[in-house]
Order: sequence, then structure tokens, then C-alpha cells
Amino acid sequence: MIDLYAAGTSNGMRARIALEECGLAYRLHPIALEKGENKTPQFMAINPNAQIPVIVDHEGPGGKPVTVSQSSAILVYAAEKSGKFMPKDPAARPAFWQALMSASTDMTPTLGAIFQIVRSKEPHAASADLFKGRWRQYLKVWDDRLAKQKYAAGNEVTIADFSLYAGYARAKSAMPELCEGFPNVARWAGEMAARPAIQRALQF
Ligand SMILES: N[C@@H](CCC(=O)N[C@@H](CS)C(=O)NCC(=O)O)C(=O)O
Repeated sequence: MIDLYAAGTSNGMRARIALEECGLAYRLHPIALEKGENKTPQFMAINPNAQIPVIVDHEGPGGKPVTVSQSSAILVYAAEKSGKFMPKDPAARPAFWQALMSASTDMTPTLGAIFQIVRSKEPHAASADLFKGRWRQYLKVWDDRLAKQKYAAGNEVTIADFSLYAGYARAKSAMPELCEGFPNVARWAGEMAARPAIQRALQF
């Protein structure tokens, strides 16, 4: 059994999608960030950075407990534990890693920057425009790619899709205008949204 500490942010959703899609048994512990539940001594004992998501797998490698933070590390952990959603063909792996890293380290931090700026007391318009432009440029590249292939890293579903969808779903619900005008991304997102495991994972 795995304990998952998360909230309904893109990083939290990414970790929960990983566990749901990989079919790993888990208990969800919702963490109310607005109440500071991520800053308690108990929480900081499992992640001194005071950030969700975190998993504690009581049957980790060698049968020993292991604690993992970082949503993309949790994605890779779940994929390796279940043997699912990572390409086995060495020729497919560079594109897979590129897609995963882009989804995790380009999209979500850019979205986080947009949210921080537009929700601040004195939003800096030029900074907001810069990050919105960057987000749309990234999505344009995804759109071109998804015109030629079914999924983020090729023609099989991988954890790169789960990473990308976590950020995309969050953007679409909070600021839908960020996602308008990308038909191939919209086609792909529709397929992702129809997956029962993803539907379960998004219910925070
Ligand atoms: N790189 C980390 C980022 C984690 C992160 O930023 N978590 C946010 C929520 S999405 C958080 O816990 N924020 C609370 C805080 O920093 O006080 C990951 O991918 O998990």
C-alpha cells in the first residue's frame, strides 16, 4: 500500500494519475495548502521542502519503505514499479525522455509562473505576457507534434502523456484561454480525459 499526500494542483494530479494509471493501491491524504497543512512538522518530516506531492510506499524496493517527492519522480517510480507506460525499445527512449522532461519542466513551471503573476496583488503585465507567450509557444510545438503522432512521445501512451495532461487540465480549468487554438492538443486531451483512471485521479 502506498500513502499519497497531495492536493488538486497540476503536481498533485500528476502523482495521482501515476498511481491510478499504473494500478497501484494507494490511500489519498488530501493536504490543504491554504491551511498550511504542508508546513506541519509531520509533513516536513516526509518532505522538508514542504511541498506536495509525496508518496510513502510501504513495500518499496527490497520490501522496505521508501518516500518519494517530486511529481515526475513519482511518475517514473510508479511506471518502473508496475512495468507500464515507459517504452522498452531503446530507439524510442530519447523521444520519450524528451517529451517527459518538456511536459514536466517546461509546461508546469511556466503555468506556475503565470498563476503566481496574475494572482499577485500587483500583477506585472509584461511578465504575465512573457510567460503566457512561452506557454502558447510550447503548446504550438506540442500541437505540431500531436498532428503527426497519437501521443506525447509517439504512438503509445506513456507517462509523458500523464505529465503533460496534468498541466494541461489545470490550465484548461483555471484559464481556458491559454489552451484555445490548438486542435491536435485538444484531440489528444479529449482522449486523455476519457481514460477512467485519469477521471478518478482528478477528483480531489
Ligand atoms: N517540482 C515539484 C514542485 C512541487 C510543488 O511546487 N508543489 C506545490 C503545489 S503544486 C506546493 O506544495 N506548494 C506549497 C508551498 O510551496 O508552500 C514537483 O514536481 O512535485
